[in-house]
Amino acid sequence: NRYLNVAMGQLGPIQRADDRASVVRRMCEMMREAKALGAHVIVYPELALTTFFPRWYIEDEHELDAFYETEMPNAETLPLFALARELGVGFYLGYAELAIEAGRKRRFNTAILVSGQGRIIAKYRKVHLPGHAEHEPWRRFQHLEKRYFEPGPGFGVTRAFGGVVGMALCNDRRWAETYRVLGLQGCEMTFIGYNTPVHNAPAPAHDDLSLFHNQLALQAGAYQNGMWVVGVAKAGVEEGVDSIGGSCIVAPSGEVVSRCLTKDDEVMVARCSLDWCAIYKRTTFDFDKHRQPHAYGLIVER
Ligand code: CDT
Repeated sequence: NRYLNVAMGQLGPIQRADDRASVVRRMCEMMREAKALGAHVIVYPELALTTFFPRWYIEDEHELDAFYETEMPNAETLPLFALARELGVGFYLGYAELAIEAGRKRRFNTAILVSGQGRIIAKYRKVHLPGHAEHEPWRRFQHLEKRYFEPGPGFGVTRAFGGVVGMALCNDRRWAETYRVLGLQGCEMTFIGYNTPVHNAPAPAHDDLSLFHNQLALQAGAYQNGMWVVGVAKAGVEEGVDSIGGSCIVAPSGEVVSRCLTKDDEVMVARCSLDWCAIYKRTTFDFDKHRQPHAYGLIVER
């Protein structure tokens, strides 16, 4: 069996006044704990270095830019890369990326995969950006991802940690297409960081279901594609806004094998056999044998 020991590095809240150095210290402490528990890789949340700033309508460009990273690694995140190399532990990290491409400022909600040698081996830019693009003062708080980011180009997989690994971010986990596009590339394990406020302004009746919907989506995606799915939250009350925890590791059977219990910094580890994927990929979800793409055209036409 190809066993991969995976740690969830769930983060508790990050307030606006918390600087990156203090957040990286928390993450380093969790990486050490993960190593002590036998982990080969640790998964951190989406936008893990700062507070979840899309909750605010920010008009001043310099103020907004301060939430983005212009290079990776940089002075503040270097300790995480150095520790990864020292411990031989890889990591997945979500952050806001500000890139200058073709002379133009571009903003992405990004995740990277870093090897146990401390090298970036893959980068993913979030595809499904939820929320809205204009200021909507009627909301208790904003969700301006459509204003602050542009969608990334798509989902890829990377050979890493002895298997085939995919990445997605937060809202991506609610879309069947995310997992299927990864599954079609042979993905055996998908890492997904998230920030999910309990309160959903356009549909407040769903607030009580927010943890359920999180787990439902992760479990369905894992089972229907015969892959492991690792969902990791930034949880708790940030700047007055409560976000769900419920980080969990889901097996290709769709079963939850490990789940965080708090809404704080918390490390949980599971021993995951990547070979458990094959029985699903070769039977019920043998795509070559059973999928009927001729019937799926609408999915990409609309
Ligand atoms: N970060 C992120 O994508 N959060 C969304 C919140 C709900 S939509 C406003 C999510 O899908 O969890």
